[in-house]
Amino acid sequence: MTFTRTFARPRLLATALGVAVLPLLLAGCTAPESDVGERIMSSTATVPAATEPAEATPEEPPTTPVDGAVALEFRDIAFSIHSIESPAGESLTVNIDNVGALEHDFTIEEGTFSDISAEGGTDGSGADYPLHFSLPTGDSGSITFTPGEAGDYVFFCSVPGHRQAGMEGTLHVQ
Ligand SMILES: [Cu+2]
Repeated sequence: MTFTRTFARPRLLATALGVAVLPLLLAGCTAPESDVGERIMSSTATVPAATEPAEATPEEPPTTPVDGAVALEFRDIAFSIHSIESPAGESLTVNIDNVGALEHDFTIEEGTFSDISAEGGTDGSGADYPLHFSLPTGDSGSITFTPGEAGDYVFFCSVPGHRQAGMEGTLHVQ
């Protein structure tokens, strides 16, 4: 077991640093080997960090409405914001730009919402979901509604796979 480990490291080093190091390695194993170990460890340690997907941070501060409106961007495949905070019983407008290459939507599957109106896009509220507004790629539009009761409402994109890919957020109604 010990032989396999010490054998593999010099071969890796020789490949990485070139043949010039090889005689040095064969002459005295102890000092260069620890150097190899460090190099291998530091190079492998950076790999997982670089390939990790950029997820939404749970600490994202909530977006609060300015003049009753918040701005949201549809991307492929993500929302620009994941937390909206708005008072119960007050009208909220979500202004949406779809900057992605796909159609996306803003959907809430539970809750009571009144005075729903939309500009641009397609308002499908009330059919399968109490709130549903879809926007083709490159379009801008808005949906306006009044949340009836305080609570946390998940908003998401209902296009298959998009919610699972991270198109999800929470509307905190207070
Ligand atoms: Cu989507």
